[in-house]
Amino acid sequence: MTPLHFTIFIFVSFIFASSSSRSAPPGHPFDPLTETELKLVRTIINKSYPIGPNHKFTFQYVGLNEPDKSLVLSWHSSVNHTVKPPPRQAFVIARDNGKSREIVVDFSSRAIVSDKIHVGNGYPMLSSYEQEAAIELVFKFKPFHDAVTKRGLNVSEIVFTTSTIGWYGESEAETERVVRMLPFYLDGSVNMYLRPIEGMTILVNLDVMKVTEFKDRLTVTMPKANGKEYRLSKLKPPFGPTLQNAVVLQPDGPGFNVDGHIVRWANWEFHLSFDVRAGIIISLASIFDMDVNKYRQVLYKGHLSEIFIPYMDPSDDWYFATYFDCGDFGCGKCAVSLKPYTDCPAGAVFMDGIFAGQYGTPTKIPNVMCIFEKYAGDIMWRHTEAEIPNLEITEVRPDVSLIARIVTTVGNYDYIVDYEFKPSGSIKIGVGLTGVLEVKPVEYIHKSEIGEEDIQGTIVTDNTVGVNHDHFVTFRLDLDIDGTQNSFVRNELVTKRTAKSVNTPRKSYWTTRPKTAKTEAEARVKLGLKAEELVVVNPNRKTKHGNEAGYRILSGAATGPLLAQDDYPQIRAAFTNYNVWITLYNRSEVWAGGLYADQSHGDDTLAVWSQRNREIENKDIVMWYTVGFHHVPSQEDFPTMPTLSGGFELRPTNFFEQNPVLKSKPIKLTNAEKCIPKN
Ligand SMILES: *[C@@H]1O[C@H](CO)[C@@H](O)[C@H](O)[C@H]1NC(C)=O
Ligand SMILES: *[C@@H]1O[C@H](CO)[C@@H](O)[C@H](O)[C@H]1NC(C)=O
Ligand SMILES: *[C@@H]1O[C@H](CO)[C@@H](O)[C@H](O)[C@H]1NC(C)=O
Ligand SMILES: *[C@@H]1O[C@H](CO)[C@@H](O)[C@H](O)[C@H]1NC(C)=O
Ligand SMILES: [Cu+2]
Repeated sequence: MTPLHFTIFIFVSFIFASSSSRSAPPGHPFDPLTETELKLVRTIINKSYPIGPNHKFTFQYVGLNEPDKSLVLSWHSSVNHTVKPPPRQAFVIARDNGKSREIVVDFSSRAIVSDKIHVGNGYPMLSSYEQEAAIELVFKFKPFHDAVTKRGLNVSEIVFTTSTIGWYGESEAETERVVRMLPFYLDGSVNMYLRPIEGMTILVNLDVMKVTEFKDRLTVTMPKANGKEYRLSKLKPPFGPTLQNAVVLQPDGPGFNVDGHIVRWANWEFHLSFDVRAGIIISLASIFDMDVNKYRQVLYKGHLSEIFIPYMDPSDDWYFATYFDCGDFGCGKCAVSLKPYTDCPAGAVFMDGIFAGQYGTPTKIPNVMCIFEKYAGDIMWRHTEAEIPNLEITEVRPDVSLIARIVTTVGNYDYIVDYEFKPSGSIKIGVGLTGVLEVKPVEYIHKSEIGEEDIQGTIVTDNTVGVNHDHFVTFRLDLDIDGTQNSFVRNELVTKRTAKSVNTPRKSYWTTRPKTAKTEAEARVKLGLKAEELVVVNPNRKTKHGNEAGYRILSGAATGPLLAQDDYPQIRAAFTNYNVWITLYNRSEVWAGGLYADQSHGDDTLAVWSQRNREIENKDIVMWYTVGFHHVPSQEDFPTMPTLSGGFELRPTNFFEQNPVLKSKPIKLTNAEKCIPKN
């Protein structure tokens, strides 16, 4: 670099720094808060509420304050974005002297524009710092050391995780912001979740940082440390199965373009952001329609809203295990740095995530999201025409898709969340579960020893039961098909008997009976009960053949809750009572389990909002979809679990006039080795 370049560089950055300090930095209204903005939030709040280790004010959530939708849309649709973007603001939830405080900070006026105390149930997301502080506290707690000694364990080999405690009918006045500390024993294994130390109840109040309860009841057989290794460097031969190195060749480089947080690829354009609670946020996804020569809106905003994991062991050491991973711990905060070539394939582009720590200090998770093209040997479409004499036709187009991925590791589980875009217009949302089971130590090593007793799980190795549980992964999808005014159509497929008068040997056939849901109640769907297509349509936009432009849901497994409706965890997680819900758009209704999920009472859930039974026909509506898994552990899930996948697809239905990928040219891999079958 020549000195001249250097001078110019300094000059340019000086201009940028000075202009950005006067007004909000330019960019996209959905851009995540930058490091500079997070620091500004801290500075502005510090003027009203002293921040630091000696004060009782901590940041629990800091994120972009959802900008007004109409302002975003007028900015977005204006030519060259000449219309001013909405004001840029941060939404903060803090703990302030034992209360939850909600603050909105405005960047252009550099002021707090809204400030109120949360009244009602539930607590905000835990911060990493307070979880670490709680662990330190227990290590200094004498009765804990005594219990460890009594069990003949070595305290240096103990590690902790923090567990939320749920809610079991206590009144609001009776609850405190308490977590339960779960001890695990290393001693020869790093696979800590497979070596729980059971029988200790250790509660820590996070607001006052005190151990508020300590009970030591029993000692249970500790599962042995051996056989739990999963690090390649420590495993012993033989290795296998052997996989040939596989790479996708991209001789011309990746086919997508990342401009700030905007991703453009094939016919898609969308904004990709990070939130400490949701993880990835996709917004303003639109697809180019060659017939009308413009981009058409599909998804205004889509993201993970909650993950609910109830365990099925009602005993003292387990009953509370009913987690709301995003609301309790933060599905973005627990997201991990992705590894090139293994978490994401060659050619992937990575993005960092930044969030505010305990005292508002920006904390970075490098490479927390990745974007890559996936070619997995799938066929986009094909046809062989063999019936025309003297003419053989085969046309085939290989399928390529674009994936935005995040992996969030909430304790023992690793959740892989993929947003996949297809040139045909589909958006597929995939959830992969992997990681390590939560297990319970038992005396048994063989199934035959159990007898009639109910052990709520499967013996996966000596003295170890993988406990039965569910995973309910709920997404919030604000679809805006060609605009905000949409309807939800349940298109039932019904069997009909042929009329006597019709001259046919057939006795039956099926036909469609579409019904537009008028209210939220009519749009609650349990999958698998009926043959029906679920379609979000824009009734104001029809194809030239009169069909309403829409996107339908191609659902995954029909998995719903099995807990009793009056069981406390299910009251709190009533948003899982249906797989699909439609609500009227409301920018405050974002988190299916409530804004304050920790110890919530179920009074601010999607199920409660839906009870308002608002009219939803030809309105701005939001779709909620829950991917459910009942998990009966098996021995293959030990010592780590091969990925278990689920998901669903949003597929255009009468959105285009014809096959949108008809004229997509086949990929030409001229540099690639010829694919000749070996004999
Ligand atoms: C808050 O302001 C006080 C007083 O100006 C200062 O000493 C302290 O460092 C600030 N804290 C943070 C986290 O900025
Ligand atoms: C928008 O920007 C493009 C490229 O800079 C320019 O050619 C075009 O004239 C602009 N249109 C308007 C309406 O300003
Ligand atoms: C306890 O564990 C520590 C750290 O792993 C080790 O250094 C120490 O020797 C152990 N103590 C006993 C009594 O085994
Ligand atoms: C939006 O949602 C919040 C939270 O559920 C609720 O308090 C508010 O009344 C709703 N607004 C409208 C206009 O329905
Ligand atoms: Cu599981």
